[in-house]
Amino acid sequence: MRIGITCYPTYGGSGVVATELGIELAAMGHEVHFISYSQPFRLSGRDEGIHYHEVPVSSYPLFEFPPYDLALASRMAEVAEFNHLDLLHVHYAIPHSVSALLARQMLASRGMRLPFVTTLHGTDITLVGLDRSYLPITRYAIQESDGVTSISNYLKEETIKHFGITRGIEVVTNFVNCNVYVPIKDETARATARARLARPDEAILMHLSNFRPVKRVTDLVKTFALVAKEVPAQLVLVGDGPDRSTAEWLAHDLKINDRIHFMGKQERVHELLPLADLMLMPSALESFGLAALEAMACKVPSIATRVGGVPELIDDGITGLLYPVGDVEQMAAGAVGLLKDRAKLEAMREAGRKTAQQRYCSSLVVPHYVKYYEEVLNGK
Ligand code: GMT
Repeated sequence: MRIGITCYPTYGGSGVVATELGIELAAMGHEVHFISYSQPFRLSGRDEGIHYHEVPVSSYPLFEFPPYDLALASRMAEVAEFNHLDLLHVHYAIPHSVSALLARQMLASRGMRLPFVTTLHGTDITLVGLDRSYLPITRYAIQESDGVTSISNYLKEETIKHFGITRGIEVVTNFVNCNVYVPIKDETARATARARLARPDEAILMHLSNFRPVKRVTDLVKTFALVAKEVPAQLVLVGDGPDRSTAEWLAHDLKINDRIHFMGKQERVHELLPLADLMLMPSALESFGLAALEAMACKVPSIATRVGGVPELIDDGITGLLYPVGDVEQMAAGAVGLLKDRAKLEAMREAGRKTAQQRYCSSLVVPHYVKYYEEVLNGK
């Protein structure tokens, strides 16, 4: 198949999923064309069978807001025509599904077919999509898509409830490449790599996100401060975003900044995750929680919040621990309890990797997308 993929190319779960999907599809022999305003960050150096088409957005003194969605629709139609695309797959409904709808109509007016699949990721439904200025057009584009997928049952139900969507929505979960996201088997190699972050007697807690308010990074730092009172530990923060300096100030005020590593944006997170003992994900909402899945595949259990699609991914007490949003005391107590009970931690590490392998490996989930594409192409 020749597949066009549009996503947000910068840091964020939807862009990661779209990029990894493109890489996996190309590895299966499909031709993949990314269409976006810049190259998705996880693409570099892994581009066999993958093409990237930039969307130029011209400005003009009259435009207070240059219309990216129109430029994207034009480019989608051009790329589809010149490369004979079979279908488009857009990640994150706003504005990508609207642009795809326009591109489909532009080509249809000239006798060409370009079906498109919209994948809903989370805030496109639960936050931005609910904004009255976007809701009607987002609802229209979802309803008019040739196929719609959602990354969890929770998000599917939210979409039906808040948008009154009557068409079918296929749940295709997020996935992880179980051969890339792996624990480090060699204990000496793991200890050597961990030594760059912590002393041998210290635990490593990790967090991976785009530091948006929904990630509640202040809860993260407060939780770690409580943990660090009980056990020797370091906190490694991977990613960057608007709340990073808030986290830095809080760490400074709590006098724990010498035990926190702000790593910033990292491309090779699969090399960092297996160094951790625990992942912290205290988010106000996660429709899936991709960072927790990537950690699970590396045998790192999460201390997380019981929100959105997280309970579908994490079996509380078996593959991680779930708590109410904002309950930093309980989250810290849960983390300390696990770090002091090595047998329980080890059982959770094993259970997490097993769950990732049995349910979420790209080798299982990506064929689900391919089957769905075929159904859409066959007009089912
Ligand atoms: O807000 C974010 O976390 C980014 C957002 C995105 O679309 O880039 O993430 C959403 O999609 C991820 C990949 O499907 C999910 O793992 C996240 O749970 C989801 N975030 C939220 O629902 C808040």
